[in-house]
Amino acid sequence: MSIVIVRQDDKIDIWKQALQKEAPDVPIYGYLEEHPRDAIDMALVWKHPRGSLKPYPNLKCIASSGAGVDFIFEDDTAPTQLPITRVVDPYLASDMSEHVIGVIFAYLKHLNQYKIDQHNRVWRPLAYHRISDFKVGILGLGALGGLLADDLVRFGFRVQGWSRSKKEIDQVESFSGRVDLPRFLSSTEILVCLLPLTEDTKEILDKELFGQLPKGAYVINVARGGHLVDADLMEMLDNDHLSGAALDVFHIEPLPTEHPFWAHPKVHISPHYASVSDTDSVVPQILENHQRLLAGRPLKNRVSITTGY
Ligand code: NDP
Ligand code: OXD
Repeated sequence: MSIVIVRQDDKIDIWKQALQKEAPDVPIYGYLEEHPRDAIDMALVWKHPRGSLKPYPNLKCIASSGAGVDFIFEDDTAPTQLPITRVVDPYLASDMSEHVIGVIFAYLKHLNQYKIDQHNRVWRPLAYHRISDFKVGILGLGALGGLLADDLVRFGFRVQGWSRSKKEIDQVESFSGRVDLPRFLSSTEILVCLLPLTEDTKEILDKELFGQLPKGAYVINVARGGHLVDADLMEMLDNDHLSGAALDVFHIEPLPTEHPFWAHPKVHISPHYASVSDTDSVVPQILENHQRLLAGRPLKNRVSITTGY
């Protein structure tokens, strides 16, 4: 009854120590160390190498250590018929909300432009915007988008959101399904993408969608690179339909140095760090699910195989 941690970054030891501290009796292994493969019943994964989940004959659950699970479905060798869980955590949601709100304020007050002007020793006051000037539209009103909507309302923004099912969030207009999308887009001046990456949402941020936003709209993608058609964004920035974009996620990460986004004056880049699972906060839900697995009880935060999120 053991857990294996499978990820390619340098965080295996951090997760291992956090799990061991809370559950000293549960054997925990990093996937590169010697370990009894038939004793593993849970794999705690983040962007695991393709094929690395195959050699576990008694695996019973794949637990993503983040909110997204797209990378699990992308591995066609992963046993996706098993229960898959994801992280739903208050810090993951509030960190994301703080990031997006920071990006919005930087846009309203031209802070990124002033940094460039400072570098060039240029003194150039620009007319700034106010909270009341823009309506923010959020694609995805789930664990992260829902909190962001609440927080933006508390700041005084006008907010609307788009999801698969209708939502009841105080002072947030809710749109749902493809039929509602044009109406949602036509009144969105700052667009935030917080959708999961699935077959339905892949490349949703394309020329056609951008064309339905009002001229001068600003785009923030903090979900996944796969939501965005990069060339379409470049075209809509270059023809001035969009005023700018803040991107935290990319098709290839790290973003290759030759990618045109790096040098584009209207693109602001952060390195997929809008919000990161806090091990101390997340470990209890992983261990609770491990206990539930052993007891044959329903798992928390289970991903639907039908919808892919
Ligand atoms: P949730 O599953 O809680 O929410 C997803 C939302 O998207 C739901 O409101 C859902 O609608 C909606 N949705 C899904 N598919 C569609 C569709 N086809 N049409 C319309 N709406 C749809 O996810 P989270 O909020 O927890 O996370 C969202 C994503 O954020 C993650 O999948 C991940 O990719 C990304 N992320 C990025 C991070 C970063 O650092 N950049 C950090 C953490 C997450 P409904 O409510 O009706 O089901
Ligand atoms: C996540 C992420 O999905 O960090 O949690 O992107």
